[in-house]
Amino acid sequence: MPTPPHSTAGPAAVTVLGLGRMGSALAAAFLAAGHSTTVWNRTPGKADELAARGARRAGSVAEAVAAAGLVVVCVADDEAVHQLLDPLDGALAGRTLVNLTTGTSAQARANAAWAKERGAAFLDGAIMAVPEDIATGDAVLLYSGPHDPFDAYEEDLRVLAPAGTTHLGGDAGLAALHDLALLGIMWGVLNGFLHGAALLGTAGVRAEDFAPLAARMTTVVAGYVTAAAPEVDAGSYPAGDATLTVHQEAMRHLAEESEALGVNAELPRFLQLLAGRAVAEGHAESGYSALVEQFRKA
Ligand code: FVH
Repeated sequence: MPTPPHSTAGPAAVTVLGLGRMGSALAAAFLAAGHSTTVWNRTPGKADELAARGARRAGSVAEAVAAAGLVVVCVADDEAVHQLLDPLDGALAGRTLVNLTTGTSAQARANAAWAKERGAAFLDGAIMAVPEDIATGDAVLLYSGPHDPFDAYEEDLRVLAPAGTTHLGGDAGLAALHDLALLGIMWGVLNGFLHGAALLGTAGVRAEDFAPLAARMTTVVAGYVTAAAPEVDAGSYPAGDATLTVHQEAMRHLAEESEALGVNAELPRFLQLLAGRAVAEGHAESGYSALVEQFRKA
């Protein structure tokens, strides 16, 4: 479907639907960059500050969608997206809808088909940033879906993440999939830190004193990630410095230490379980990346 052109003479007119913490930051960034910005929120009062700064306040979703070729939606979840957009009927035709609401890859693909049926171009997006990061060099926004609408609005979308705007490919599900995979890394690292802080707390060590060593460990792990990636792709897991058996033993120590100190041992026990399964499947002498085979199973 051809993407409706917008004037290349200046910033595109944009509509932002949803003015929670993130939607407000997105709308503020567009406004600050000189975009004609129309906003709508279910609770109208949240538009007051943006309106005072020059945003156009729409009285309805339909009015907001009619105001711009680029329509950005950022609400709580996919159900909210459809509560907003389903009643619109044909109003989205000819627009480019960019959904920055967190969801699953299946929802993104379904939304792409849904938009296509209504004559709209569609991009799904994942915001790897907090509201304060929007429009700064720290913001990363990942997009997926057809190339045409991304190419047409790339410069406008770059306002939100000047150094971190990336199109991942034509499969609309890719942004959501990356989002969730990256969140998994974040929670994995944070859980490791918090479990470690609980362990050290039993010896009176403050989390603040542990933090510098913990942060340094994350940079070491970043190196492991880079080294593991080609092994995962190749399905070949050389032991390098340590076999999985060595890791498994250290996991057992972590679990036993946790139990002995009255600290929750479920996390190290789970790690031990995964390593044990991999060892039972013949990976005793493999490297750590052999565990990917355990994660590939449902
Ligand atoms: N805030 C963050 O740091 C994260 C960063 C990563 C990406 N997320 C995602 O962004 C979406 C919005 O998150 P948010 O932080 O803006 O959330 P809230 O401040 O709670 O605002 C929620 C907005 O959603 C509106 N809303 C909720 N349900 C409905 C509905 N049924 N119909 C219409 N609008 C709805 C809500 O409206 P109101 O309560 O003000 O009337 C807010 O505008 C989210 O997907 C994050 O995962 C943010």
